[in-house]
Amino acid sequence: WLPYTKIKLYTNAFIVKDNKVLLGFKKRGFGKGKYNGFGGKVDPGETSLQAAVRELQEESGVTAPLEHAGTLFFVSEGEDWAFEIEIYRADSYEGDITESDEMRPEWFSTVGVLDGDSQSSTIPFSKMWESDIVWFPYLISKRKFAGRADFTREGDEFRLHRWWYGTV
Ligand code: 6OG
Repeated sequence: WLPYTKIKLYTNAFIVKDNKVLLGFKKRGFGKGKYNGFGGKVDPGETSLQAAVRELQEESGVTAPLEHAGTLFFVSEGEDWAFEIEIYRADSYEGDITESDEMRPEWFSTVGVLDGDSQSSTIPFSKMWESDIVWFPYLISKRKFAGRADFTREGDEFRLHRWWYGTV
């Protein structure tokens, strides 16, 4: 494990509406083949909220009144950088949901997540980042959260090694 010397700041945004959450199937780049919220790198001079609104628009076609939902911190074996990901959510949006080069948007029912039964829900946790199942109940129930997860590497695959999550 290397000590990290750089922190890369990213955003991730979720629309949660009518007991459904909008996820995107990532078609290319980092996290390809996984479902995730819409987001990307925070550009110089931008706040994380501005980046979250911009990335959501670019990748899903919609504009939403995003609110901060939580902060995640990841480190990975073999990397000298860490990820800080600011998570945002909104329960409304404007515009038409459209597929982009990067993301194919899809709604999933949140039923089950709030009853502590995330495994049985239809949210595709097995095709998401491994730690998402831990904080998703907080996202859906609007409890602010923060957490850290450590990943090991097996070739191109990241494996969840240990994690700590809490609500504020
Ligand atoms: P681009 O490189 O495509 O942005 N991301 C993660 N999201 C979750 N839920 N868990 C992780 O665990 C993640 N690592 C990265 C941040 C990459 C997108 O992927 C997210 C960005 O939204 C390790 O611009």
